[in-house]
Amino acid sequence: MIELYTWMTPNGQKVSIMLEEVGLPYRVHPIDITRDHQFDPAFLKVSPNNKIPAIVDTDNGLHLMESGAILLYLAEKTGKLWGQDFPTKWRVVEWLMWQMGGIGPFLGQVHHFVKFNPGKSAYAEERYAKEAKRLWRVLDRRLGEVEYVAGDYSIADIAIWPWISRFAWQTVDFADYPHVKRWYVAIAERPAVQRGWDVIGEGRKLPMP
Ligand SMILES: N[C@@H](CCC(=O)N[C@@H](CS)C(=O)NCC(=O)O)C(=O)O
Repeated sequence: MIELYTWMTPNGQKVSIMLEEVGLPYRVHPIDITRDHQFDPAFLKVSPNNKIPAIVDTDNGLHLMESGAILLYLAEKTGKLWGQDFPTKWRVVEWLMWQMGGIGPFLGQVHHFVKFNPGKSAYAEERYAKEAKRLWRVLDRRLGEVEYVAGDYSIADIAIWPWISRFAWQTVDFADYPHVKRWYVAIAERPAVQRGWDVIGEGRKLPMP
């Protein structure tokens, strides 16, 4: 059993989507980050960085924070969605790290400055919106060459997709990124993605282009 500590955010959704894809039994523990529940001492024991997502694997007692590490762990545990041969595995890691170092932090800043705090810093708004478009262009170019970012559907796609699902906040237009649109819709249609999207039960509709 995987105990999943999460909230309705892209980093949280990565893990619930992965759990649905691989079919491991899991139990959801909502951590309401809008009410600072991420700072509860009990939660700190599983997530020393005060952030969701985090898991505890009751098979071995291991607790893990950081969505990228959790995706790798679940992929290795199940032998699924991380490619089977050595070079493919590293292609998956490459795009997973691209998400962790680029898509996550920079689109996160777009949400922060452009969507929720417009007018506070013209510099930050311009810088992060420009970087968002650059990252979308990188993704579009890649998806013009391959069906999924690392070839076959993998944890790299699962890491990137929930961030792209917040496209409405990112000052981008799917019409400019046709390959991202094709990929986004294909993943959105996966039943596991639809189940993993809202395990908190907020009832939000999965956004479609
Ligand atoms: N690098 C971390 C980032 C985790 C993260 O930023 N989580 C956010 C929600 S998406 C959070 O818990 N925010 C609460 C806070 O910053 O206090 C990961 O990928 O797991």
